[in-house]
Amino acid sequence: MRIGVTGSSGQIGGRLVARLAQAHEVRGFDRRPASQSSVLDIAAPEAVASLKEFEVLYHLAAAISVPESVANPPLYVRDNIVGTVNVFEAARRGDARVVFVSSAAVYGEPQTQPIPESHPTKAMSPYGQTKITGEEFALLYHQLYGLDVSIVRPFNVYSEDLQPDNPYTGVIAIFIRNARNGQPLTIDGDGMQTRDFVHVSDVVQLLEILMKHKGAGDVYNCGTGDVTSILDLAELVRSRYAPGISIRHGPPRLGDIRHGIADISKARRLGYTPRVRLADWIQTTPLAKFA
Ligand code: UD2
Repeated sequence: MRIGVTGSSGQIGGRLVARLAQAHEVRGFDRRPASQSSVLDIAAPEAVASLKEFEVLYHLAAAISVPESVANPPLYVRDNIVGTVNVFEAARRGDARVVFVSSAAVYGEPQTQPIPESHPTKAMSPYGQTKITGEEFALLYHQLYGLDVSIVRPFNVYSEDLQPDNPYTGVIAIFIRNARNGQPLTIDGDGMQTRDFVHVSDVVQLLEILMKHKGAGDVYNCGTGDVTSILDLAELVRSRYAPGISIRHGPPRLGDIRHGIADISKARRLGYTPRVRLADWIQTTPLAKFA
């Protein structure tokens, strides 16, 4: 298979390219490409021509920070909406299958737990809105042109990559970074908020499965179904990596959702089985393994 991956330098994209390259001809695209990948601004008009030659296109390139999107909505419209339509357009012209990586941010403040894909969407940020609009364009492209497209909504993705240059990185990376530096862990609010933390290798697992599925805009949650409170996470990280540090509480984060757990039965029906349990991963990953 000839496969293109946009966002190949990101947390998920890097792992996806490495995995697919074992069995396929893969080309990565990124604004800041790693070796073997090509430089591409996904929202530039020439992106369509660059992405036309593939049988499968994984679209992961996106601006991904909720607070940054609140500060600069036009940037998010450009990268995430214009960029996504460019990918769909390339797929339409080149007759490619598309797997579009959206986000659990489309659910807003969830009304039910665990959250099924049928839960209504409601943006709480420009970031969330761009993902909802991207999904709607996927459906429209399917309806108008028969685009073969599946949509994945990852929950809270984590990995060994602590993204030291990224001020907006997730809570797991922040806690491990702080533990490594002997600094306290700060919990926003009471710490009883819960998340579904999914390891990047499990996200890659679902993305790989979808390569073989014809899509009509079908949506799949990608999580584990396991519930972890932020307080439990802080305790896990502290006891494993830095028993001497303190855990503090700060004010609750503005706009924070309370709970976000995925109903993954739909992905399970395709054969997806999350393999990494957060507590086991913390127990078995030494500090030296983190990048
Ligand atoms: C995740 C996604 C975000 C969006 C959102 C949709 C990440 C990094 N972000 O945001 O892009 O899709 O879901 O709902 O995956 N916290 C602390 N202390 C810290 C940092 C965080 O207590 O030092 C708390 C934070 O207030 C929140 C929880 O940890 O309650 C998770 O925060 P996060 O930023 O990792 O992810 P989230 O769920 O806000």
